[in-house]
Amino acid sequence: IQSRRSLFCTTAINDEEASARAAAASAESGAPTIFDKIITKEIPSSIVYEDDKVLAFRDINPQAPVHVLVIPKIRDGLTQLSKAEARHGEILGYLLYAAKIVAEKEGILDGFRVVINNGPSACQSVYHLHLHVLGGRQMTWPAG
Ligand code: TR5
Repeated sequence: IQSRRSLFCTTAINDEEASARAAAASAESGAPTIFDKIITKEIPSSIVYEDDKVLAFRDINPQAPVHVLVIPKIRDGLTQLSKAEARHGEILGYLLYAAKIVAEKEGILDGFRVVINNGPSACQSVYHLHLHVLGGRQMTWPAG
């Protein structure tokens, strides 16, 4: 799966194989990710929206004029969507609401896309659940 990932996935990190290994290890161990440091502001980010439950910040490697990541501040085992359990229902719903707030703030309410990449075959590279909010250009379908 990792070699398939390195053929088809791109990341902001130069060493694709190291990135895939690190992501897989992180998923396996539940280790903190770069997003934890973004939440605590140890690592700076361009914040678009923040409240007590979520943080939305610009993707470092944007795939559209607007490309914002929306993440829960508390991970609670939610490394990826496939780990979701009933107790996560409230935060999962709130993440979608926060995506709408982001789209509104960015002026793209007329057309935007919300994406969750789950697992290596979907090119997930950071194992802290996140929504991609993409817009500001004509999106094409189907997504790759
Ligand atoms: O591939 P998935 O769906 O897991 O999405 C992870 C996203 O995180 C990618 O679109 C990356 O470009 C993005 N990313 C990775 C880092 C990063 C970031 N966005 C903002 N700031 C970042 N920092 C400081 N460091 C990263 N490694």
